[in-house]
Amino acid sequence: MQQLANQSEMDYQSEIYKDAYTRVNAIVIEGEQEAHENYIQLAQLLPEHIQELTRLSKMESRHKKGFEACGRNLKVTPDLEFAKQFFSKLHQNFQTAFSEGKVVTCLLIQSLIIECFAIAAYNIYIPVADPFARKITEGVVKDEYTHLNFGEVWLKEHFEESKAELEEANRQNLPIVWQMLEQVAVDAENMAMEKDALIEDFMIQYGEALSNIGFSTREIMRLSAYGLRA
Ligand code: Y39
Ligand code: FE
Ligand code: FE
Ligand code: FE
Repeated sequence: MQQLANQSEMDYQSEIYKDAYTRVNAIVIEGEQEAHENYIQLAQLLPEHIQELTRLSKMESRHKKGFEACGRNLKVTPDLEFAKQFFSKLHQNFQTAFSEGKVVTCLLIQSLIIECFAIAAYNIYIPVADPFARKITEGVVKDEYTHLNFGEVWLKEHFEESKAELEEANRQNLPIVWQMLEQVAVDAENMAMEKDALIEDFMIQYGEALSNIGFSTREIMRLSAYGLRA
């Protein structure tokens, strides 16, 4: 499908746009809610970072409120049941890791995979968003970089002892992102967000994050081969 050049060419009140928005808006609302909860749980695993992680969790609830306003602005009712389903595999894996006290896996799922997914989606969305949502999303995406940074810094400082768990968590969770992208691809295209652009941006963010943590180029290639465009 052809990429629409900019927001002036989009009809945000068309049935096709609003129908796609019921699901994509729900995904970001549910995602922000789960991110809020995940950072509270991370604070339990990392009590020495409770202040910072509480701050991040509060940012996630603000993001949720912002995206709820975007839905109301377009008079769309988000399909939250769909969104819960959409996140269920990552959510389950996060909860299992949390119950086992596996902080490295929790950080990989939330602070690397989900944050990179958010950054990719928001970066691709901003140029084609309606003016109201564009403003909100521009503010949100800045915060997401600080969330990604928290995970990068912690994992870099604990790199050697985290490496094996990171590899295993990557192997289990990266293919899920690929399935999620597949599931939302048609709706995204109906909002002028190209699937290939989403994949490209995600892989760039994720590869950079792995590099910042300490993985070599060779290791990044191997880790990236799981799931996405293998
Ligand atoms: O850390 C965060 O704030 C992330 C939870 C928010 C969700 C990101 C989900 C974006 C996927 C949207 C896909 C639409 C094409
Ligand atoms: Fe967020
Ligand atoms: Fe839950
Ligand atoms: Fe975030």
